[in-house]
Parts: sequence; structure tokens; C-alpha cells
Amino acid sequence: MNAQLTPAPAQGDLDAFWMPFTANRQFKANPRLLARAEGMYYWTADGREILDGVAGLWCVNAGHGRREITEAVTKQLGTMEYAPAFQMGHPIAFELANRLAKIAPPGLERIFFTNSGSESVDTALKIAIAYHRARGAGQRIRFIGREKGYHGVGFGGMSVGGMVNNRKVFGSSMLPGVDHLPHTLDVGNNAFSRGLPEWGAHLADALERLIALHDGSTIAAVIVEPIAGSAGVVLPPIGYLKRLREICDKHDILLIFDEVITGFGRVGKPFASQAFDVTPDLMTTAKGLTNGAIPMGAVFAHRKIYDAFMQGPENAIELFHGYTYSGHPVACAAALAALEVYTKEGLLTRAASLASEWENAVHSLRGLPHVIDVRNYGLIGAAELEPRAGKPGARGFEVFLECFERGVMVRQTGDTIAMSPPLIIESKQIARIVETLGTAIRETA
Ligand code: PXG
Repeated sequence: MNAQLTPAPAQGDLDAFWMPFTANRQFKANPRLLARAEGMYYWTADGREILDGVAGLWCVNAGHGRREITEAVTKQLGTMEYAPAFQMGHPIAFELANRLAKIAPPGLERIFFTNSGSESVDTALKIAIAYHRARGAGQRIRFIGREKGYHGVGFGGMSVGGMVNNRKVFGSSMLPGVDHLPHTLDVGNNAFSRGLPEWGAHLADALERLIALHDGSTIAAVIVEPIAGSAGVVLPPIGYLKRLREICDKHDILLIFDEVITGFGRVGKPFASQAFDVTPDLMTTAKGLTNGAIPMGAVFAHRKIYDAFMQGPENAIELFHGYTYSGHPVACAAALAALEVYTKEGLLTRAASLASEWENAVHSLRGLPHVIDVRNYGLIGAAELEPRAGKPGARGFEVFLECFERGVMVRQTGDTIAMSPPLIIESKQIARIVETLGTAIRETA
């Protein structure tokens, strides 16, 4: 099998690729190269097996190397590799949109295709502004995001996002008129909560204060992740999202859920809004939409939003927005095949049946040296470590590396280790991820 692997590049050959969100010099001095993947596993370029504890980057929900997806993509490439979606159509994009509408939260039945989570977010923000304008409320141009939020790296997503390192260099180029809610991570009150924390629903009331400050009639939308992933797994306190929904309704403000990581089964329902029984007006997705096989994103819009655009002369373009690759036929084929796999194997709800086993496993890390919090929901888990004095992130990185050396891939954000395995995971693999992480935490203590 190793003979089929792409040969690892020699040291100097690593120079040209400017790697994203990576310490380039550190990585290139000591690269970690993945060369093959199947099921729950990657294999490194030198043939080592790595158990995938993060579904790639929260996207390979049905596990790697799914034959059904490969075949669908191959077939579509052979039939029609590309077709435009501006003033033209191709059947597979309509088929996919119809299919997505069937599993969507109530009413979110109009689907706009993009190529990534970042594009989905910027698309949703633009739809929100244009929607209000179409209804005669063109003064609604502000957005409310949240501290620690991650909404991708476009200028819109970065502006409503709340991750300081992603923002500080670009401070002068942010969207104007954006404010942020406080985040909901509170280790003091909620450490080692199992599932959603009980303390903190009142943090949603900060929205009323921002509305009072800015005047609610100037705000287009509030955008939050139902569960924040990139910031190191930040959960919504019980009742928090419902409260946000109520306040948005009261002030005619759209609520956008960014479900780029929570979508497609990660939390035990197709979407987190269904798990938490709170329906947004717009929902952004990507990642698991195609099982990570082909880049694609989708914005789910409530019918009332789409309908608000469908006025004026019929020959007028209603929304001046779209991408060359919106609804790319090959991406659509991958998404349809992924949805078929998810449905056939019950993966959109499997996380719910594994959640308590997962919860017990990750909470077994409590009591290990420097573990100051453990968080979980669905098939998401995180262990937060006490930072080394004066070296934030150092301990987290050491633990991440130690896990990789021991054949398990986890994700590190600062001193938090996040886990989000493929939804096909079996008990023995849950045990191995958590045992390896436990060993790594002890070894690096
Ligand atoms: N919104 C959310 C909620 C995300 O998690 C994006 C938007 C942007 O998606 P694209 O496809 O443009 O990258 C994301 C991406 C991590 C990690 O370590 C998470 C993401 C990306 C890379 C790493 O948690 N999420």
C-alpha cells in the first residue's frame, strides 16, 4: 500500500507552499505529512497510521475514502465537469437544493451555494442587508457577532468574528457598524459541565444592551455559532440561544446560525438548530456538506427571505451576488452522494446515540495534570489545559504533537485540545483517542 503513496517532498521542496493558519517555519523544519486516508484513519507519508480524531478539520463526517462519493464525482466529471449557474442551470444543483431543503430546519428551504464556510458567511451577511433593503428598511446595516466567534476569513466573517489573532492585523479594514456580544465560556462557573452548561443564559441579555446602544432599527442581523468550534469549543448555556431568538424577534433582527462545523450530524441532529430547538432565519454551512471531498458551502435562507427578493420586474436579477462555482456540478455530485451515505448509515443522528459514551470518555480526562476544564456535546469534545507560565499555547501544542507521535490526530487551539471525530467512530476508537490524549497530557506535564 505504501508504494502507492505520493513520495514525501524533500526538505527544500516545502518552500513554495505558503501554508494556511500554520507556523510555516516550524512546520517545514519538522513536517507532518499525510498521504492517504481510509475510514477512521490517515497514513503519513512514511506509512504511519494516524487515528483521525477531528474528521480532517471537522468535515469528513462519514469517514475517509467513501467509495460512493468517489464514484459520484468521477461520474459527474465524465458527464459534465462544469456548467455556469448565472442565467443558466444544471439539474444536479436543483436536485441538491431540493434534497437539502428536506432536511433543513423549518422554513429554511431556499439554498444559495458557495464554495466554503467563509463564502457562506459573507453571503449570509449580504443577504441580510439586502433583505432589509428589499423590505424598505435600508437603514439596517449593522451586525452583531460575538467574542470568540469564528466565521471564516472574508472581510465580513472576520469583522463579525471575535478571535483576536484573526483580527488584530486587519483592524483598519473591518466592516463598519459591527459590535460583539460577550462570549459564553466561563470556566469559573461551568468547569467540567457535562453537555450544555447550566450557568449563563443571561449572557444573551447583553443583546438588549447593544440594541439600546445602537438602536435596534439599525441592526440587520445577529450571527453566532450554536457551538463555537475554532475558539476551542464554546457551548451555549441552557436557554441562551432561545433568548437570543426572542430578542431578535422582538426587534425584527435576523438571526444567523453559523453551522459550518455543527451541520450534518455533528451534534446528533442534522443541524444544531434542530438539536437546540431554535430556528434561525439564515444558516451557513460547508465542510460536512460534501464530507470534505470537494469544497462547497450552502446558505439556507428562510422562505420569507427569498420571497422578499422576488418582486419587481421578472427580468431583474434579484440578488447581485454569486460565485463562478456556485452549485458546481462536481461539488453537487459529491454532496448528493455524501447525503446518501449519511442517510443510509443514520449518520445525521448517530452522534446522539454515542453522545453519552463520548461524554464519559472525555470526562475521564478530569483530574489529569493541568486539565482545567472538559467540555462536550454530541460528538464534540474539548480538554482545556492550564497555560504554561508566560507561554500561552505552548502546552497545547506539545500535547497535540505528542498525540500525533502516538498515532492520534487532535486539534489544538491555544491550550485547548478539541476533538470531533468522524461520525462513524466505534467504541474502541473513542477509547483510543481519549487514552492517547490522557497519556500525552501526562507525558508533557
Ligand atoms: N464558520 C465556522 C463556524 C467555521 O468553523 C468557517 C466559518 C470558515 O469555513 P472555511 O471553509 O472558509 O474555512 C469555519 C471554519 C478549527 C478549524 O480548528 C475550524 C475551521 C477551519 C479551520 C480550523 O477548529 N472552521
